[in-house]
Amino acid sequence: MPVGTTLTPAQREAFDRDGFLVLPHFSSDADMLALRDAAGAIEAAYDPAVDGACAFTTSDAAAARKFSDAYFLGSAAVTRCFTEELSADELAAAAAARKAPDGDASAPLPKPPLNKIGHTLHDAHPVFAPFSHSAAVRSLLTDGVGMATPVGVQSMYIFKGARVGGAVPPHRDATFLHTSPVDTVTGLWWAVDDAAVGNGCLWALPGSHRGGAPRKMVLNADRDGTTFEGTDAAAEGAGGPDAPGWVPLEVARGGLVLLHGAVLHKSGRNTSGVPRHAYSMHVIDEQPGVVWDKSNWLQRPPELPFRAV
Ligand SMILES: O=C(O)CCC(=O)C(=O)O
Repeated sequence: MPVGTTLTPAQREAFDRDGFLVLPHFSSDADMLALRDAAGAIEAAYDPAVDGACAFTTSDAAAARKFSDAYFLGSAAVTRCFTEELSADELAAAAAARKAPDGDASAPLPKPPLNKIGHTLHDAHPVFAPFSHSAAVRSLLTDGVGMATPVGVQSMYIFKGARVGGAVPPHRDATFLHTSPVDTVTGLWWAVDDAAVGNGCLWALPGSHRGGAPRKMVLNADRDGTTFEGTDAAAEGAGGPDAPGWVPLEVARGGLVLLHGAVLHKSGRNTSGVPRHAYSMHVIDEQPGVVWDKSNWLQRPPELPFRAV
């Protein structure tokens, strides 16, 4: 990994102006392949029947909602796997593509494809944690972006598998992860695989960070599920396939995309035959007087505090 990485004045200006910045070759192929292997091992060990799953079908929609809320909220403190939301036909096609053994009725059913692993890899995993807390990342966030004390709050390994990877609608990360009195969240997104339009790369809307994030996802009154406060007309209207202004952030393996917390970004479905794995981490800036909102969905137990990068 490069050590002591910072931004040139032109890169800092572009980040402040656009709300995102692509840093090609920020990390080595070897580091990306190590992350890929580590995620593959988690995927291989994952058993939805034992470990639980977020996307599952039941006739009782309310019970399903309660189960998936608890599974999701629990991933603030325990790394969990989340499956793609697919129709029965899509699941059957995905199972066929995953080469179910022919004719062996006793063979285990193929697992549903994973959408992501979240949200504690950056703190808890022997490969992801040192990568996430490296000198290169720290220096980029302090010397480059100008953060006082960057602190990791969540991480995700995102699969966006060939043919099954779902779309991510336009959103601002500060809707989901917020601090007060000012939002300080910044996203770091690594291309573990080459990411291009065809396999569902990120897209961003330049300058869309300037008005902040008017809509917030918050815990409900019982703190056992989430709801939204406020509206974000720009986000809701921004997603059409022909919406003007969006730029694709195509980047080769090892490239890093920096995302201001309020910038609108999205990604398309992966309809190609090529996977598009990515690793993303979100950090906040622990400046004096800035607090992690108690209304955030992501609440760590006292024995697992956030760590400075
Ligand atoms: O990887 C993707 O397709 C979307 C990731 C994203 O939106 C994020 O990390 O905030």
